[in-house]
Amino acid sequence: MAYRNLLVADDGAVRTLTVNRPDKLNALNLETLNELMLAFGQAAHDHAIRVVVLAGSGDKAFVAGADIAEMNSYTPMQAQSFSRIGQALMLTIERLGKPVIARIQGYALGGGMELAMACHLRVASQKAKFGQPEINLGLIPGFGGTQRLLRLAGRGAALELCLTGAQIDAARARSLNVVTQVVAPEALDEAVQALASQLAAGAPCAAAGILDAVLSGGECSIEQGLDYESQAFALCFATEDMREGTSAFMERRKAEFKGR
Ligand code: CO8
Repeated sequence: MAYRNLLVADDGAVRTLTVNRPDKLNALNLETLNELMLAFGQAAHDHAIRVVVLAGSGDKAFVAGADIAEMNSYTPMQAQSFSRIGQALMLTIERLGKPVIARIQGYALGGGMELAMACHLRVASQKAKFGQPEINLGLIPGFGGTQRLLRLAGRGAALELCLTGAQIDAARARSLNVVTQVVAPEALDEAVQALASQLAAGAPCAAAGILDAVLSGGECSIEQGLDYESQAFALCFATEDMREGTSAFMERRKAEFKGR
């Protein structure tokens, strides 16, 4: 399928989706949100794809936020619909059932930081900049930023970043758990590729179970979370991959997971 604002590239079991509006620093307009939703839906249902990498075109930005020019003329009803579409996309990414890695080389601001936080792992260049500057526009984060930043970085940091609109560098983002890995700019592609390959070699059912147990567990009591874990654990025993992984250990060989 051809997209106007997205590039799609497959390398084995790794699919890279690149937001491709570099002249607008990859700002998220409605069309881009809709295309991302379609592309993530396709990746979710494609059995051959085990990992998705989300990136932005050009050197300057991952995504510099929601498209301010488009939002400028929105009515409250349009704004609510835009916010809901963005929130649904972020939930789709978070609940994809496959690991999603954000590759962040530059600005990840506003909706861009929210998009990155919906991914499961975030690899950033030392040059990356993060922030929730919506307050400077008379807005608040509307794609789940208040909630995901709170969960990742805690209440103090969420309030500080959202209330001041300040930009932070990759090192501070790492210290707040907003990114999982910071590397030199020239090492970014290699680091993302290495991580994606490592994840793609894992057992898909186990990865899905981990994502479900961790993400669901963060939103419920310990008892309910342990139930999720137990059910996901039991489900692994219905897979060939679990037999393969345990047999490979006993036979002192590398496991080959088939995704069944
Ligand atoms: N939206 C639209 N266009 C943008 C955006 C954006 N978020 N960011 C950059 N651009 C455009 C610029 O307008 C410019 O276009 P043009 O060349 O046609 O004038 C081009 O990208 C290059 O940008 P700059 O010339 O500004 O580049 P600089 O290097 O000087 O500055 C910055 C880079 C600092 C990143 C600057 O562009 C900037 O501050 N951008 C806006 C950042 C921002 O405020 N982001 C938050 C947006 S609000 C948001 O994300 C809310 C999400 C939830 C929405 C909920 C819905 C209701």
